[in-house]
Amino acid sequence: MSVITIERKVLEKNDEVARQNRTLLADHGVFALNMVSSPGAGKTSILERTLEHLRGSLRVAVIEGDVQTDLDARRVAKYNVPAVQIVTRGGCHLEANLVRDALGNLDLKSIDLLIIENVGNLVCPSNYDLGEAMKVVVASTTEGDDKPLKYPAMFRNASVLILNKIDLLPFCDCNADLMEERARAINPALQPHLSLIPAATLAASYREGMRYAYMRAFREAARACAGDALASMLEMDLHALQDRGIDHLGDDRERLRQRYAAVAHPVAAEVVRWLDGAYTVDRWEPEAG
Ligand SMILES: Nc1nc2c(ncn2[C@@H]2O[C@H](COP(=O)(O)OP(=O)(O)O)[C@@H](O)[C@H]2O)c(=O)[nH]1
Ligand SMILES: [Mg+2]
Repeated sequence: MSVITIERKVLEKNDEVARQNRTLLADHGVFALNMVSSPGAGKTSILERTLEHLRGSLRVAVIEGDVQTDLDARRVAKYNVPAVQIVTRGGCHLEANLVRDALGNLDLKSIDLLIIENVGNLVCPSNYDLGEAMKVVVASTTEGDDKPLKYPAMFRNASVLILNKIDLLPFCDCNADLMEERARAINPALQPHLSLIPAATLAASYREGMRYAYMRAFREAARACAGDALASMLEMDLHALQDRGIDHLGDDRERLRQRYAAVAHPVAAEVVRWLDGAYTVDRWEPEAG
């Protein structure tokens, strides 16, 4: 029990520093992404291509998190962007206070986009808010299509999923469609229309800084994306849709299905598809015999 208590205190402290980071970034108009994945999924490679692509259009800076070495910061610095390496010396994730220290080494006034590459790990980074606008999870085909099921917290907390190493699909036993469906099943908000709602809360998080209140922002974003009536339904059912998971809805599943099926709106249609199990979590069946 004491372990749980300590962990909660650590996370509360972390969240407080993350809020300060968010305000600092907002005050300087910096949009921050937190890239997470297992080791070697391709975060730095995607970052390199992104830097190449954005050259001349956005002012980008990078914070690299690694257990040891500054190899990734060196890769990134070749693109002539400010890059700060955090070496965690064994720590398996970045924490908000480490990012705060790194921000002290950057000239925030001259940055539009900050990309934080987290330590390669599909478990711990999901719990730690760094003050970013959104988490981007990179999953690669060579890891297998079961990763959203095995590491649900990472996929649930991410706003964007990048499926990488698709050139290797012919060589590995990974079903990319199934992987995508599983990710959508874990996180209903990864659906095309529903995902507009968390995306629309971003503007408020930057505008309001420390005053940012998630539920109020959600309500406003949901109204803008789905209309007043549907927004009220989504707010009422948020816990069921977002946290309980489709397999734990019991009788509520049919009740929810009927209510959303009665609404003619693409957002409602995505909820119904999800409730119908279109994005099934578990297609595995034991072999006969
Ligand atoms: N075949 C293939 N290899 C890739 C791709 N993306 C990254 N890699 C390779 O995967 C390895 C790990 O990539 P890296 O970007 O360092 O991963 P990170 O640990 O997540 O930052 C490197 O050897 C990359 O060249 C891809 O799309 N296809
Ligand atoms: Mg890397």
